[in-house]
Amino acid sequence: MSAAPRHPVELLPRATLRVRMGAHDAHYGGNLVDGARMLALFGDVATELLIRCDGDEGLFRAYDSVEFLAPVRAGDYIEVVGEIVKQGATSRTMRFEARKVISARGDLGPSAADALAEPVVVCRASGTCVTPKAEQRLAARPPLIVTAAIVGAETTRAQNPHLPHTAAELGAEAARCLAAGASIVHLHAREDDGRPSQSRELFRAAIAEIRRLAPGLIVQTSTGGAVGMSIDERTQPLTLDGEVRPEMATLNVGSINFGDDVFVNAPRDVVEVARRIRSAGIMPELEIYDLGHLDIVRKLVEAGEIAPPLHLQFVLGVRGALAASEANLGALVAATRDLPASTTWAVAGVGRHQLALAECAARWGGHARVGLEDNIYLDKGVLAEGSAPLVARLVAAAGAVGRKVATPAEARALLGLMVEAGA
Ligand code: KMH
Ligand code: ZN
Repeated sequence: MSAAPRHPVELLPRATLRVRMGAHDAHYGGNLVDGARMLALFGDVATELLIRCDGDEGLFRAYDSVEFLAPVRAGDYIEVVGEIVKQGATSRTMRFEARKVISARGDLGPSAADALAEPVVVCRASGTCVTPKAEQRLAARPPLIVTAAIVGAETTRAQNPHLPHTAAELGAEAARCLAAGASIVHLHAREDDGRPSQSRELFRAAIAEIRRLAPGLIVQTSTGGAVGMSIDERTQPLTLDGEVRPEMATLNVGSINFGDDVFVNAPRDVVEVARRIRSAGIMPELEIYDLGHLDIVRKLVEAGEIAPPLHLQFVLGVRGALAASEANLGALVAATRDLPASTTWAVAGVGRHQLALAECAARWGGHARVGLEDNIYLDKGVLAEGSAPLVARLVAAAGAVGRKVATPAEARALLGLMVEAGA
């Protein structure tokens, strides 16, 4: 059954319940609550997850693991969280955790209780539910758009010798990433000696090679460049036209500390870059490094400087901005609630959390960026031999949680980018 696309927040496959255990729940001596009560709560969370996912209560088929880890007593408050970790055509694999957040203190008095600074995990489980195809009433999760950030401005060959520099190397690496499952290449340029550059001519040569070797791949040029570059320098790739016109370009919406430097995006410059992107007929990708940047996005929309459909890139893990954690990503996605329903989001984890956050995006219905710009390792201590192995790793992780990856044509449709540049 086809249905309208859902708001990004509605795709978050998580649910939470908080319940006070009453005297009627205490089944054993010492006011102890039966473990089956936790399973009943997991059943309710599973049902909410199925309703959010499918618009139907579905059925619980089986638990594959249940662990009781601490006692629960009458008067305790239990918080139950559940998440869909894998989605097949009809099966939804879930994991659950029950935590005590308030503990009755019968030892101190009949009505004494403590709010616990650190919740105590009392039960964990995982299991599988099923929603028959005929009962699924909501749109399925969209295919995952994989962006390959193949070069960046900061990574050096001393850190990873597989970093591409020249147009030929950038084209070849983009082609490897397309073959591995990427649909967008996020592009910076380098002088032959590796120095970062936003030179129009270097971008022209690189995009020409990418269009030749990786036809169809969406080219997204950076307007961030490297720290310290002027706005005129940074926006040179926006002036490319014809066969080498980029379809997308980044718009960095706010300033942040950037390692030991400051990445300056003054309000008037953000508006100026947005205008240059718009007048070139290019779609901006909004680079979000902190929660407050979403407020800037709202103001830019209100001012008519950017217009839906919006595509957000949550860049997490820059030293000086929001850290690369699942909790921070969840907070950012939740904060998109008042943005238009057509909004899409992706995450670019900087450093060792890159693949973990990308896998999180795969589970949560978002999109993801991987590549040597943000992370040089495939595994701990193992350098990635270019960005393509990172793309391949993400594609495999997405498949394992039941998410296909988007072709460039599918990515264009999802982003609202209907016309292929240079086509
Ligand atoms: N190199 C960073 C200072 C972008 O491409 O728009 C900025 C950056 C963001 O990479
Ligand atoms: Zn970049």
